[in-house]
Amino acid sequence: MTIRPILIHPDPRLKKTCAPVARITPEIETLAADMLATMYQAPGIGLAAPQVGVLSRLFVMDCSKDPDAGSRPMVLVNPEIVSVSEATNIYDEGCLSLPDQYAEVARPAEVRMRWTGLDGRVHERDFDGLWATCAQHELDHLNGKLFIDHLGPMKRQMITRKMVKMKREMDRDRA
Ligand code: K2U
Ligand code: ZN
Repeated sequence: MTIRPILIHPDPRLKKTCAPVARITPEIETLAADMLATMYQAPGIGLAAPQVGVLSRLFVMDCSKDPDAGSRPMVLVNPEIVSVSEATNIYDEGCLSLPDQYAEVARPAEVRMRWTGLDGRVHERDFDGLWATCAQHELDHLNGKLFIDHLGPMKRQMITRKMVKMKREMDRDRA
């Protein structure tokens, strides 16, 4: 298990549409384990492969809030949305690739998703609440979309400018 570095916006790799996973290989299983370890350490409740620089269509999530309830890590390979609810939810979203930036994003409140599990079988399930928000946020990542792409141009530019400044300072500290 390896904690992998998380790419920070702006980064061209975060804007790419990721390629489908052809088959579940040992490398994919290792990547999924590394992504879960990286997500828990962040901490976060979701993480998409492009965020660790792998432009493949898979993400992990575990939105089980209550630690006593035990964690419920999920690995979704080649995920797709089958249907969404009319109703929407607004959530103050963040992103591990845009540290300390938050903004309200409206998304369908419920979403039915289909994906291939590490067991190689096709799964289908309805998500609601934070799981629905997270799954849609992660699927966006696989299509090169960030939560700021759901905002107006002014707010998106303001956040991007802040991230450019933060990256310059981080690079200076590292130099
Ligand atoms: O994809 C990511 O960067 C991880 C995201 C997932 C997420 C964003 C917005 C709403 C739900 C999930 C987060 O940074 S994980 C951090 C977090 C923790 C608790 C609640 C919301 C976000
Ligand atoms: Zn994100």
